[in-house]
Amino acid sequence: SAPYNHKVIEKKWRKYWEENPVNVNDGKKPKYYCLDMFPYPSGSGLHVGHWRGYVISDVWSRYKMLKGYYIIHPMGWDAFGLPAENYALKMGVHPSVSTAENIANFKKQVKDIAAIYDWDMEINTTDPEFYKWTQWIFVKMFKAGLAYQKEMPINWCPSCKTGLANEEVVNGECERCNSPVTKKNLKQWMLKITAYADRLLNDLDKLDWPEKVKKMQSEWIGKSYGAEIDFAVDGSDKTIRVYTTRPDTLYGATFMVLAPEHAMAKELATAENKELVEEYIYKASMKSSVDRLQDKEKTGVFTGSYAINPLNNKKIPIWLSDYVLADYGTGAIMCVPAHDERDFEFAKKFDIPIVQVISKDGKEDAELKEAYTQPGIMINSDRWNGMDSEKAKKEVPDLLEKQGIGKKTVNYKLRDWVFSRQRYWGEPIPIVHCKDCGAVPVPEEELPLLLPDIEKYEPTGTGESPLANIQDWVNTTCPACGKAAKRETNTMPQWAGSSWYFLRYVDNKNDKELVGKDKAEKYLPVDMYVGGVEHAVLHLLYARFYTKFLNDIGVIDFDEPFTRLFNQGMIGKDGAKMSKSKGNVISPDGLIEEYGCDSLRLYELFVGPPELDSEWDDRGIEGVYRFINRFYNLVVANKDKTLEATEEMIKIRNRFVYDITTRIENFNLNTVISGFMEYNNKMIDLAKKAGGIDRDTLQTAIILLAPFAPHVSEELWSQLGNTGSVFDNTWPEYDEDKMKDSEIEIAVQINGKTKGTLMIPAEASKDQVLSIVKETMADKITGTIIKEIYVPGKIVNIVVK
Ligand code: ANZ
Ligand code: ZN
Repeated sequence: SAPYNHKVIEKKWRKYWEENPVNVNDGKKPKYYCLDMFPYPSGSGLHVGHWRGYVISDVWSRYKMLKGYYIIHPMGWDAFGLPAENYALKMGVHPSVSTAENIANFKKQVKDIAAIYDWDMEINTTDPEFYKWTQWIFVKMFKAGLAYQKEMPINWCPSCKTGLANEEVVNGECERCNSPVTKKNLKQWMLKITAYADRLLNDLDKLDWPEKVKKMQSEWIGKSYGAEIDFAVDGSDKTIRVYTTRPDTLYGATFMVLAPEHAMAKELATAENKELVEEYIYKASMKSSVDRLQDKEKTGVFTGSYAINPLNNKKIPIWLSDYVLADYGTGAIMCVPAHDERDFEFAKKFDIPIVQVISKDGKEDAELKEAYTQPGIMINSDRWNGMDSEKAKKEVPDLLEKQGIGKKTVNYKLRDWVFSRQRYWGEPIPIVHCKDCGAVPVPEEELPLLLPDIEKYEPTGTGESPLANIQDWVNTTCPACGKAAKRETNTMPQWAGSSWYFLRYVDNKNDKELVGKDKAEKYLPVDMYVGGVEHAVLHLLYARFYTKFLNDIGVIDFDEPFTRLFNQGMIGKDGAKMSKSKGNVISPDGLIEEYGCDSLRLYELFVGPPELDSEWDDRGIEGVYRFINRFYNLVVANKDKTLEATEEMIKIRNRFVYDITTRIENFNLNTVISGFMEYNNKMIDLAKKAGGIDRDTLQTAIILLAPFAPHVSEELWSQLGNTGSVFDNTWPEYDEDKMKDSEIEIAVQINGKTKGTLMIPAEASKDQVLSIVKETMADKITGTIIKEIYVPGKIVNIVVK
């Protein structure tokens, strides 16, 4: 019969599945929601790196389907935001046009994966029927006091000409274009994610997520305990509040540093120091955050003023330096050079005294060569002397609070989320600014507030979005009082839609509710979420925040969106991440043409452990292609034989099921593929010995392969004379008793030297084994036996004299 022809087979089964969907919701099966992080449809299309996550999630979905679940496996498009707008600008077209083209192209490419996506559930974040609800959530947050305006210095990308969230600044650079990020004072919409800090932290315990990701989130939230302490300014009635996590070192505070942006920075400058101070403040404002953080050498300026250490009333100089951040803690710190590395460096450079207050053994060091950051015994600290520093750390905040010097605090690194962008391609923020009523939300029944269709959408760079120039859109009336008012012109960040999209798939046509209660209850939350680890903080944290909020206002009845998370590693080529700019992108199209979808699916898994980064090698796909051919030929050659299964066949079949099942369950998907190759070889050997392979074993092998290589599995299933789909089956079971060998090989030693091997019955007892050995090896055992050692299943050692 005909050899394996992927083109014919794949075309045939695609058509079959279109007419006979395999993933059916009969209302009785339990649901399993397996979600991909939806793609951002860029202009360059899908490459084999994108495929990896989609293949993993599809294999998992199909496996669960065979295990008896109805699978929710949707796909959609995350299409608002900077990259799409930058691409459109570059191509000289409107973003709505390029976005639609990119989506069409992506969809075509995604379909090539042959995943069981339910396209009836498709969503697109730029579709007004979708972003109506993105805006609705904003209005609800506004009404709940969680969306508010604030004038503040925000991260500003001079190249993208827009403000950025902290999460979008990576090592001081714009996540999108890698330009150094600067600061700009702008009135911003903020989302109060900090109100959820404790829940976002504590609920990590509930999640079946990689520990690494949970750790990144908890560090990002960054909860710490400390104290705020007020220092009086010498010769004035003013005080400066500092935030410290080490109030136990208060006796060692020999100077104070304020961020250059601190509200009191200028007024603290004495006449003599005024000029230098102002120059320093100006220079700091011009520096990008990269430079501020990466500066090797500490810089600073003395204000000329002094503060009073509230414990010992000593005068300490007040400096300004940009190593203190304006928007963390209070923007001012007490500096303890003996025990903090940055303070140590600063004190050395500017010749400020260093007072040690903790030492290893209670004795002061002759000279500190570096900051001593370990625990120890308190010294130079008056009545705290001799105390264990760890104990002091715990008790001092209370002591200070009792003395009225400070107040215990909990601090978080997490900031509120800067939610406005000064760009065109995003959801308009549904707010109207009225002179009398202030910020008024657009009435919920008027949503969506459509993004106006305009020709000139280039960023202005003035801090205003291009929407500000469209007079007939901007000028409106106040929904509260009816007087003339102006629309908010900022748009939402790209993350807005992706923070809740997973809820919408299951009820994407509902124009009354974000998601209907019945559907939410039946199909949500997500059971398995598959995507790249680069979203560990941003997207996953925002999505958790939105879910908790929607839970609080009664839209959904759960408060964590993704029960289980799997992060696939990236695919690289020639040691570098695959990217268009590096010119090392491999498109799946040519590989599908030459080897077929099934082979590409297998190779995406075979390339390496799914959670690790792996190197792509085009030659590797030939190996899996050969395997498919060999398996195909084996099944076809044996399809008409009526053979009784031998004991050996039954054993191999059960082991096969066991190995593949346990490897899938452990997500060792690359070893699943090597397992197929290994068992295929075993079956080929067996066929030679026994004149063929029994039908049960062949059918079992085909079902096992089906989630991985669905087309060829369907084809072989039907070649065996079956009707319907291979996915009508249930996942095969294994019987551990039948996996055991009937005979095993053991080594025989005399006086520790190996003399040969013997086959013995697998179930034989020690006595039985020894008697078999003594009988067969009688001629070799000369002398008196003084000891007999049996290592079960492995070795017999006879010691003679
Ligand atoms: C005195 C001290 C002594 C400190 C010592 C540390 C060690 P985390 O854990 O990150 O919250 N700090 C406070 N606000 C700051 C700001 N706006 N910019 C830069 N540094 C700031 O760290 C809190 C510690 O970082 C605080 O405790 C403060 O220095 C510094 F041996 O106060 B510490
Ligand atoms: Zn009004």
